[in-house]
Amino acid sequence: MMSPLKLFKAFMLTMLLVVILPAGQVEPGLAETRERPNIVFILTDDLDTGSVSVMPKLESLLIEQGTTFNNAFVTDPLCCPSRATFLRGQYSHNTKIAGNSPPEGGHEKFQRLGLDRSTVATWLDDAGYDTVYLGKYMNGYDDTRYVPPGWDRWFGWLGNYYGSGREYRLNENGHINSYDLDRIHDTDLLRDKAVHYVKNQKGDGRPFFMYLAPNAPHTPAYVAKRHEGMFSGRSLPRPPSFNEEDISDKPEVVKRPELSHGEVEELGDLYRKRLAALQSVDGMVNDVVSALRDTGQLDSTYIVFTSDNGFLFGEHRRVEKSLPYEESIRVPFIVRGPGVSTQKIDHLVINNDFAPTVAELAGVAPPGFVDGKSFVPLLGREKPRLGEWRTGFLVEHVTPTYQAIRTNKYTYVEWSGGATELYDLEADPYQLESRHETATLVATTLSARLEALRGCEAAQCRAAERD
Ligand SMILES: [Ca+2]
Ligand SMILES: [Ca+2]
Repeated sequence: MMSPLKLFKAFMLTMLLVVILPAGQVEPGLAETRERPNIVFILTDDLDTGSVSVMPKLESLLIEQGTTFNNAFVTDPLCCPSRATFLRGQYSHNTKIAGNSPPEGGHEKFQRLGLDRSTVATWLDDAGYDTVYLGKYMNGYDDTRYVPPGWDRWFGWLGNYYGSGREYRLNENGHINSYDLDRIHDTDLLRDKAVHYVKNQKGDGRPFFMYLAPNAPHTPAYVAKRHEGMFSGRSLPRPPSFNEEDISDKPEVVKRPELSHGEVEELGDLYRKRLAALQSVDGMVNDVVSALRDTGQLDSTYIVFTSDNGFLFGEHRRVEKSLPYEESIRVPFIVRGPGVSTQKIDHLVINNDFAPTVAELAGVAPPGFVDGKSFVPLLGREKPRLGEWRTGFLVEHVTPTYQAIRTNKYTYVEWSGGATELYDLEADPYQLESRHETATLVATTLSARLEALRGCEAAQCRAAERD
């Protein structure tokens, strides 16, 4: 149903067309064009699904007002490959961005291969959107005045987190500006710029697409002064897979000694810092939503919140991402906006789906190279059943090298060198006991499905993702 405001806008537009255009010249698509929504995309860095519980504004303003995907994943769980996928809707074997730095990946390769000439930004820009980038871009984006195509307003973080002291730099529409962390926390700076845009530019009369990518809660998880010491009493979660006791089922490449007492202490400190760093992100969510509401734009704006990958906090003795385990590939994924139901659903969505979804919301046809599929059909009350949607997808990585298939029930991994893993996620959600040696029939079936996904392109991928 149309909101009263929308009805009013549609009515006024019709009246205007009747007045200014002679009969027969009213373009049928025009009213639709006028109503194109704004899209705000918030992409955090390394945020695991568990830590979302310390973000009350995310809970009240997005989760309680929109759709939460319980089963959202990234298909190559590392910053740069994942970000390339968000921008282009392709698996990393098709973007060829398989790592954070050359030769596997990085900003320079993304630019050199011409990948930045067709992204969700250029598609929307070509369709008349005002496009705004704020925050972290491809790894290796440093010391450059380069502004990637498709972005009308560009505020790109330069360099690798806080490698050199307390100063950080942004490429702001081709000019390099420095900031002092002690004067302004980087998430707060991005928040201020986002709020300023929402309140003042508002797309300059056009719908806007904002890509808002804070560094938080990535290591070193810099905490704003006002949040220092928060969560000091919080202990590190210890699921059954924490410091996994028996790793005889795991391949050699994954095995490592148990985390020492000191390593666990250190990990706890990092965990608490990350929770505190997330408070700035929560504040940013609050202030951006408030700015949209105060300016009458909230009802015509979609907001998508997610992360580029998850994080292993000692599960299977590992502290990192990149591995094909649940904590690494699973990400928070929340959408609010016009027509979006308040619901938590189990359908499998992946970062490949983001770009084609945004294209559909903006009324743009995505290019033929896209592997993902729009999840717009899942946002309303009427939706395909679980079995009618994607039932599996590819997870791939280069260092270390593996390909895996994650289905509604299983994870099956093939490692370079020949090792395999198979987890029944219903019986063993913590992935404690790989059944590759006992459930050989299941492994054979999944191996065949994985084969179809391994080098897939576009419609082939979407077909292979179904049973
Ligand atoms: Ca990341
Ligand atoms: Ca085990």
